[in-house]
Amino acid sequence: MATKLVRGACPHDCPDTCGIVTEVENGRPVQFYGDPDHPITQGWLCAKVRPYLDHVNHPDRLTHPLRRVGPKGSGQWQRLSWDEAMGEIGQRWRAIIAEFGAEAILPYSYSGTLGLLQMGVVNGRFWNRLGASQLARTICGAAAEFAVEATLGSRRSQPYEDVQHSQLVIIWGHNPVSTAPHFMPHLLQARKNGTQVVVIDPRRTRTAKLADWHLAPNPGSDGALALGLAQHIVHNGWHDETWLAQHTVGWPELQARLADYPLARVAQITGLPEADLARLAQLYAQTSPALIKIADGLQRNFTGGQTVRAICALPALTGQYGRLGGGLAYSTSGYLQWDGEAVGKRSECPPPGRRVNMNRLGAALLGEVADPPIQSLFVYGSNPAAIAPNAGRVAEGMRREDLFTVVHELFMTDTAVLADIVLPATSQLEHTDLHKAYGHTYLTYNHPALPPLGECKSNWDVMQLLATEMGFIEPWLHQAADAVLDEVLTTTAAKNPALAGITLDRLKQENTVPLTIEPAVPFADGRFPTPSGKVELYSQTMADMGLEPLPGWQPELDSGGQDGEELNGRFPAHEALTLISAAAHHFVTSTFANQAALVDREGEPFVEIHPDDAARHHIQTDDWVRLENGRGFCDLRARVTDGVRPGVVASPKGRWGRLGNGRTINWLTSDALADMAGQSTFHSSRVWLRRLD
Ligand SMILES: Nc1nc2c(c(=O)[nH]1)N[C@H]1C(S)=C(S)[C@@H](COP(=O)(O)OP(=O)(O)OC[C@H]3O[C@@H](n4cnc5c(=O)[nH]c(N)nc54)[C@H](O)[C@@H]3O)O[C@H]1N2
Ligand SMILES: Nc1nc2c(c(=O)[nH]1)N[C@H]1C(S)=C(S)[C@@H](COP(=O)(O)OP(=O)(O)OC[C@H]3O[C@@H](n4cnc5c(=O)[nH]c(N)nc54)[C@H](O)[C@@H]3O)O[C@H]1N2
Ligand code: SF4
Ligand SMILES: [Mo]
Repeated sequence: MATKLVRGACPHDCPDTCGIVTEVENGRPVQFYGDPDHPITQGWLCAKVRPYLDHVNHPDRLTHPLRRVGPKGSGQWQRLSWDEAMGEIGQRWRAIIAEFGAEAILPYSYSGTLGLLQMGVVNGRFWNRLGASQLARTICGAAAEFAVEATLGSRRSQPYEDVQHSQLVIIWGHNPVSTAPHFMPHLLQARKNGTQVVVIDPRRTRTAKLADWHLAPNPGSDGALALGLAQHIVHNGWHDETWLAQHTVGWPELQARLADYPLARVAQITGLPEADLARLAQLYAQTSPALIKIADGLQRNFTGGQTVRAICALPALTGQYGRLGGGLAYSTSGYLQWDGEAVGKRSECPPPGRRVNMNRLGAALLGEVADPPIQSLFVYGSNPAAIAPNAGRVAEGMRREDLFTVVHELFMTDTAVLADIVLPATSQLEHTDLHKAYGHTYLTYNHPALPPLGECKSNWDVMQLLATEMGFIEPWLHQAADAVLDEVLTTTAAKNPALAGITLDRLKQENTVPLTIEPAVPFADGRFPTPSGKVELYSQTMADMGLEPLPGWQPELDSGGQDGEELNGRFPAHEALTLISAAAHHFVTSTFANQAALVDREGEPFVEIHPDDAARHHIQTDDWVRLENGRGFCDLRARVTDGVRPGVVASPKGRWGRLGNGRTINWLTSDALADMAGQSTFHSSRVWLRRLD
């Protein structure tokens, strides 16, 4: 019997964007594996996506539209046809638009898929045409993106394999064993050849366990740490004056500020011994090439933007930018930005709607966003009830009787269960897309391997149905998938030499195609695409925006309360702990957290507690404990471990409340915004701990 091999791209929020292969026999998938011809994937997939066929064939997949019949959240549904569903959505929306205007409709989406079509184009065209509210997509890495662009001009990063040229790698607030797995073989090979690996993380992560040296600072103290290292480097004359003079602006101003960060003070802020700080500064300054690798977990706190600015200053101080094996590794996203007009057709649409910050969803639904109030929510590619901060407020907002909520999903998530209408979505094996990556520079085309399950439709299919329902006849709302991809690709290629020689036909044939990257080592030509053409240690752009123009550091501010409200005596300040809810090894945020085998491997929802904090509250491993603050509470199994530093508790993100005791860690997390770009502040959350009897 003929076996068909269908190639595609892993769509999940992960820098590796793997090539995937599905073997299909008689229309049924029989094998699934990493593409052996994909240069990054090299034939292997992570623990999360290896059992992908269980995800695609999951018995709980939604297969047809549903309408709520009981009270919100009761889980009582009635089957609908797509025609009926669209008719009902159209009717409700037309009434809302007549009374409140189209801005009363808020689309909410994030990283269920990262595809150009099913995410990028879908986030733009239809909603722009409708004039809906715009979503400020700030939940993940907005501050770091802004800070890196303000300092260096663009997000550029060396190929994973170039780490073999590094003598020192500092992995700072990043856990690639779980979150960028295909970087690891290169790192481990380099380490075998003598590269020193340092990890800076308040937790002893899987990555920290593989390092030569692990430092565990207080959460949110990294900006001070970076400035302290800089101060010590300059104090000892280990910095590169010539490089600074040639390639930076604002060095004198920054140098003056470093006086505020003597090691003694930084030791106090970070909770790290002064001797360790001195040793790290010397190691970094005197080892070359030295690479600092960061991701987004590091900056999900109040001072996250400034933290990244301070870290970006270090490779400038030592002249490491532009060196093979040196510099900063953050993201490759800056090499290719799809043409915005081709993606979103902004110029052919009504004036843009107001922006609503996705981190403030609960508050927005409960009245923070008024004039007009949000009357309808359309969710796709995201699970806000489980993944957005301050989940109690999100749930309260989503339960508003007068809110009309549509959720387009593969599964009955915590969010879908609160909807008025649920629409079934295709999986990556059932639709077309094109993917760029943020950890490497290959493009991968995703051929559909299977027909849509049941009555499932892709995001783009749904946008076309909505356009028809709303009477929008623009051809760019009704193109075939490949026609959209071709248009965006061709328009972008006309401006960006990275796409030289890359056509849709070639992508469909070869599947994975490298971008043309010049120079291969980021900034090796000494040109930084900032306004000054240099590394902007002082940023006039930021000053003009009313932001602090020099890298700095601010102490944490979370009161642990509702909307920053002061707490009563229930939560004494001296007993506050900082909660870190980072990536789970076996899920991608909440994706896969309903897959039995992966849930088994992750174990029961748990919280890691340092022995000193556990002893104070008479807590032992396996006890049930309650984490609480002014926003809410969450009950978890205790794991007593010195893998977190004292004063820190850690519980991974991504659980589904409805598959457990109703609540997730996000009932505790802060929905305040960070110092830059409206960034989320999950890791700034203060919580209180007690044992449950
Ligand atoms: N397995 C898996 N992979 C994933 C994801 C997932 O959920 N699971 N999520 C994907 C997504 S959406 C993203 S954005 C990326 C994120 O990729 P990463 O940033 O690597 O992942 P995180 O676990 O969010 O954060 C990294 C580390 O930051 C640490 N951290 C938190 N606060 C601080 C701090 O103040 N200082 C320091 N030094 N460290 C701190 C945490 O302890 C954590 O170990 O991963 C992607 N890949
Ligand atoms: N406590 C805490 N919370 C966090 C974080 C943290 O560090 N701590 N990290 C935050 C970060 S970095 C991120 S990026 C966000 C991620 O949050 P989300 O972007 O909401 O990511 P997921 O939880 O993976 O949910 C994606 C949903 O999209 C659905 N989906 C997948 N493909 C498709 C499709 O093609 N069409 C449709 N319609 N649906 C699809 C999936 O079934 C899944 O339910 O979470 C944030 N939440
Ligand atoms: S989640 Fe990341 S490592 Fe896993 S298959 Fe997808 S792209 Fe590859
Ligand atoms: Mo993210």
